[in-house]
Amino acid sequence: MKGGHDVVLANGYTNDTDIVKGGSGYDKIKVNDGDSLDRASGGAGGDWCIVDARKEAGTGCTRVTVR
Ligand SMILES: [Ca+2]
Ligand SMILES: [Ca+2]
Repeated sequence: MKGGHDVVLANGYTNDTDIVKGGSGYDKIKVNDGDSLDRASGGAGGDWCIVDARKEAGTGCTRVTVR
C-alpha cells in the first residue's frame, strides 16, 4: 500500500479470513464480504473500515461502519 487515499477490498469469498492493512493515507478498507472472520487493520493516518461485525475492526480504524 502506498500513501494517499486507497480503497482496499477483501476478496469476496465468505468463510475465509482476510487480513487487510491500510497504508499511510486515509484508506477505505472493506471486509464486509458476508463472514465475520476478517481483520481490517488500519494503518497510519486513520482509516475507514467497513466490516460485517465490529470485531473485524482493528485498532487502526478511526471510523467503523458495520454493513
Ligand atoms: Ca472474509
Ligand atoms: Ca468479513
